[in-house]
Amino acid sequence: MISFELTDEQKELQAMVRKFTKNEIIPVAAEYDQKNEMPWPIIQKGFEIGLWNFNLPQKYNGLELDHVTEAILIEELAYGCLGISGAWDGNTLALTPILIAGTEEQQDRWLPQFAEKPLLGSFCLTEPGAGSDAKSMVTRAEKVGDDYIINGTKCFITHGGIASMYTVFAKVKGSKKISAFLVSGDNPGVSMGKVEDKLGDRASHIAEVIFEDVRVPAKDLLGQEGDGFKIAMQTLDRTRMSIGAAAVGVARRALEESIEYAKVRTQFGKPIGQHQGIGFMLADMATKVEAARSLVFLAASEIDAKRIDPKFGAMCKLYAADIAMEVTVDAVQIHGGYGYMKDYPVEKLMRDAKILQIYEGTQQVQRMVIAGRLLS
Ligand code: COS
Repeated sequence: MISFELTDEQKELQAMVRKFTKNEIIPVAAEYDQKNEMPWPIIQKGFEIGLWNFNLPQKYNGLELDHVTEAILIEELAYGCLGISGAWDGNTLALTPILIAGTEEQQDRWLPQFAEKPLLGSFCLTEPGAGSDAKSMVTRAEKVGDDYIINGTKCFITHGGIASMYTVFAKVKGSKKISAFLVSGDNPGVSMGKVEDKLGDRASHIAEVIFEDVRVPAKDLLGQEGDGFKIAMQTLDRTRMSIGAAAVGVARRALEESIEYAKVRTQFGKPIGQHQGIGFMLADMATKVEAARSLVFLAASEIDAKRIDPKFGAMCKLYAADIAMEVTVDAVQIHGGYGYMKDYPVEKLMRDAKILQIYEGTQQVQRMVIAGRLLS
């Protein structure tokens, strides 16, 4: 049974993040958007107040948040800026495979560094020729003595080239199956390729990562050879929920901006919100935001209850990303000509929303996952 009543601790954390978003993110969001730049000072500030490492276990001095609390906080960060909140999500995505499949020895070796400094992790699955069809990747790992040598290029990678730890998916030579490896950012064979110039989500650092004769000790193989695809899918089963939460944050911001505007903008002798055409739009937008958040909480609570059904993460990502797109488009419409200009934040929200329908699996992939579960 899902309870929508937040605990005292969740309310406290939500208030803290709301304040952080208001003071640290909202004032600079447009600037990072314009510069297409990684928000290092904000991550540093988040780290200093203990707001970093959402899923790092407490034994490594992380927050070890449950998924419902994670959803609440990601909504708040994304309310301020989707791209900036992506730094938190990018780390969660990179650390999840090691939490799922890493041995205690691997976790002890790789995870403590994240609590010492505001370091970044990076999840490297996608390749130029392997997006939705992740299994068709061509990055190779060759076993040489006690090491693997990895060669290949990953693209559209969050924190690509600037991370301290990469979770890299590659096929071991001679096998069609995918394996997962932990690779240090200091490894001399790891380099940054093209840094992407994006439509929206511009405060997140997205780049190509090139792996050239990257030597990885066999002890940094996650699970067994061939486990990589399952590890990647199990990771996404847990993290797509968070994309849903970010989508709710973007949509809620667009809704609130629209309500404020509709109260003060006067046309035909009255505030535009008093015209039924606009009032009904606001009503629909608000309903969608509430429905999406409910689905996010459902998916998050199921994961917390250890009932991990891939369809719930897929459903909440699918629905929340679609309504974020719809609500932000409506927000621009309500703002009229002003909404199209950069003086108001809604055009950025609309540009940001589009990526929610694409990353961590397109909307079409979410439907494949849901239909697969319904018919299995
Ligand atoms: N958990 C555990 N195992 C899973 C799984 C899951 N959620 N989903 C699939 N598997 C297993 C299957 O059971 C199957 O195992 P066997 O080989 O032992 O039978 C194997 O993985 C292959 O499954 P399937 O044939 O369904 O895989 P497909 O290639 O058809 O791919 C989709 C399925 C499309 C769902 C998958 O490729 C996908 O999610 N693609 C999008 C990737 C993505 O989100 N990229 C974004 C990058 S991260 S920003």
